Amino acid sequence: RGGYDFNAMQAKWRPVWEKLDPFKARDDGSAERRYALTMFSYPSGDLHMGHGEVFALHDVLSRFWFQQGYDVMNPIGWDSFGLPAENAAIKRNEHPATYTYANIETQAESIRRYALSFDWSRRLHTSDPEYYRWTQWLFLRFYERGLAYRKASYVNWCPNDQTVLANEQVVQGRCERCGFEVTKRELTQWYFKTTEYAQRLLDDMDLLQWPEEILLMQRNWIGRSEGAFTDFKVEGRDEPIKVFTTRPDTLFGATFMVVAPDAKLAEELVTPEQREAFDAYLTAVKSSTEIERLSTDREKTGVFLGSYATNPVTGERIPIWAADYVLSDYGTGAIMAVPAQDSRDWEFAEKFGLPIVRTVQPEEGFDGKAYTGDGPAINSANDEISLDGLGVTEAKAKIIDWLEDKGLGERTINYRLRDWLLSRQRYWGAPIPIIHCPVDGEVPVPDDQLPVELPDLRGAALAPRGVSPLASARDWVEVSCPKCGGPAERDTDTMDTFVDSSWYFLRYCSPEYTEGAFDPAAVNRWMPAYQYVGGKEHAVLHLLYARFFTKALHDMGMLDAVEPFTRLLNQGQVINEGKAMSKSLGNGVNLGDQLDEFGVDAIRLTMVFAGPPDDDIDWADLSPGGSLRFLQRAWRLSGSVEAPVGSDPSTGDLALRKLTHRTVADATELIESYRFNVMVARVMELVNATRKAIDSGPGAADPAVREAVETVAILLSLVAPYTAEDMWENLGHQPTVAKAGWPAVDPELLVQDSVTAVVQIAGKVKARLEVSPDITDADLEKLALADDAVQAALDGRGIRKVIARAPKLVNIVPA
Ligand code: ANZ
Repeated sequence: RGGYDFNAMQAKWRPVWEKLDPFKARDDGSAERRYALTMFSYPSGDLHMGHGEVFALHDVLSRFWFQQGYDVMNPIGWDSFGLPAENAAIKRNEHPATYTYANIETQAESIRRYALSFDWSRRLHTSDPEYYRWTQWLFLRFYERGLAYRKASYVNWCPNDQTVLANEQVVQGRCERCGFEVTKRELTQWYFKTTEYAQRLLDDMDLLQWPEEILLMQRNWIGRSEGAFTDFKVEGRDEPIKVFTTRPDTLFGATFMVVAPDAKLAEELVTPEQREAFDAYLTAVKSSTEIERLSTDREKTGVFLGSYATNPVTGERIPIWAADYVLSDYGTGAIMAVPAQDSRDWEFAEKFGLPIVRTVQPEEGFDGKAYTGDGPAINSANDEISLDGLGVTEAKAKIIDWLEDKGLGERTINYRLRDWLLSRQRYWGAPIPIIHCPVDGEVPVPDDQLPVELPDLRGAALAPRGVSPLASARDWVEVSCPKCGGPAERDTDTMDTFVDSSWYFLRYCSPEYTEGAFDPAAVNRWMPAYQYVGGKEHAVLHLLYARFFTKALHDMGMLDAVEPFTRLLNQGQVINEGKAMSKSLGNGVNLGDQLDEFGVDAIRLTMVFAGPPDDDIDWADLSPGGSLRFLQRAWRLSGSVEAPVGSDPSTGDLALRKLTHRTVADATELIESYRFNVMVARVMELVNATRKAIDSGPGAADPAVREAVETVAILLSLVAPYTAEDMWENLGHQPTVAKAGWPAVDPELLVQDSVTAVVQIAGKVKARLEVSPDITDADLEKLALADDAVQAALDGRGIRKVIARAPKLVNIVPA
């Protein structure tokens, strides 16, 4: 055989594996099942370095479980609807499917070359009509239960993509996709009722072994606040204004009210005298972003509405203002302003000359403005109730009881989480399967008419123009009503692509199923997925939506699991020269080029060995050349082994055997706890020791050498499958090493080497004991006194003193 040639190995083994198809889930009950899931990819271009990393890390886990004998399901698919394909299609004047499916094939080829342990038989693409048929079917199941509904409201609008965005897709006031500043528009849109699941999404976090950072982000996103609704009477109006407050204890300090300018309430409260000022203000507000509105360092703006309310505890007449720091879609869209205890209210009061009354005594030495800390209530008493002297917690409890008694308010819990806005005014997505009939209103498309396939539009017809491109396909839009048969129109919006990815992991369990979105029996065999691997950019998008879907489908009786993913690993980013790779910085590294230069195994190894998987990897600091040299060294071992296949290792060199077994035992734990880089380091150690054993130790014919090299091949198969397979062949085995089985550990070989301790009585050696090198003084003393020879030598004499010096010496002074 010649030298190590990664190109030859890649060419040789790929077809062999494709024929063997070793990674197909059996799903036959022959072994414990384990679902290993990695986030599927968007088909925008070929695989990049980030894919290289996430796939390499995920594959260590999946291949590890295969080796351990689990029935692993490790499926692959594409999240293939979405804007990139649509934008490319507009530019190239073609159909989005052309770009999408060409990229999928390119990526599929790269993934096969990258030698990942996927079960290709379960492959799916969310843009296939056979898939989105079921996305639509699920939408209808949500719709039937009132979990999907339509309403008019101000929504996030991306002026560049000309489509609405869910709150989760607005990042620091900008479109998550294109970075354009997001504005607000009033539109009628489809929503999923995620808010109905807010509390369960919080509670069930206890079931998840996820990074604390992600759980915290979800917790904050859901944003539970405990507080109270309180009613304020309005002069000249029957209906009171209800506010949500987390600080009902400060009610005596509420000196004015503020309503969101874009809420209906503002419109109702504005007096004719204030109309002009209000209209001008509203126009200005509509062009600002939510982030701007909430930002604390922005100068406060607002307008007096001309109306007055009454503070229910002080009886004071308080003015009602509209200001954009109050949001229309949180709480009730109206607040009681308590400037003395709330900074935003303070700034507002200061700017507009509104009264400020402290109702919490600030700490000694406090010289700030609003005081948000704890302290005794002051100025908080009337004829009926006094909070004075109470701390915040007690004051809250007391005032809420009182308000509830009087019918003026009630305890409540409020969540920051909003319902998920799911409709999009773009083409390349699943059409919403609803028909609008002038007689029957919203009518669901009957199940047997699914999928509602996309009309054939391409090029300029897809250009964003604010209404969905589907609206222009008139013969597609115009249908007869499924109920009355009269003329009706299809809904022309498509679903957010996050709907597609909220259930793909369920479809994988039974990709051919035709009776529904998934076979409940198959799903119950595999779900929840034991492991999910992917990026943390999905913390409050995909990962929250998938949890919501799972819970809703559970409630519909479609699956047993209440959570989709038990364990979550978020890989870091691959960066270069300390910065994210980008075209403008010119620091991009192309995965394909790296694979050509160093081979698949060396690149995979470099990714895995770079550090803890959740840390960012700086490619500039790494050495794929060094990885390649290590692989060559490991591979050469397989050509040196002289002990025959099946030779009994128990007669082999003990020191090498101990290292081999210790390495396997440690690797098992290291992989399960995601410390893959340490596992690789341990394999390197074993390779070096084996080389030494061959060259200057027991020699190539020792069966312990064979055992060590076979172990190296199996451990390396998780990271460097081509090299490992070639080693396995050199060692005289049939492919594939991927199913060789995880090496069994002999516990006796894990026992630490012992040292000899000497026991002296009155200065004379009476016994020698074999003890562990880490034995304690106390244990050594006990062992010495229990020893037969020592007892015999003492011959009934008492003991004056024992001096133990672990692990080497015990000195007994007899009485
Ligand atoms: C009076 C008060 C006094 C408040 C005080 C705070 C401190 P979280 O914790 O985020 O739930 N608020 C209520 N609805 C609002 C809206 N639509 N837009 C902007 N702010 C709103 O915040 C709840 C608090 O935020 C509520 O409690 C209310 O102000 C304000 F010393 O009421 B508070």
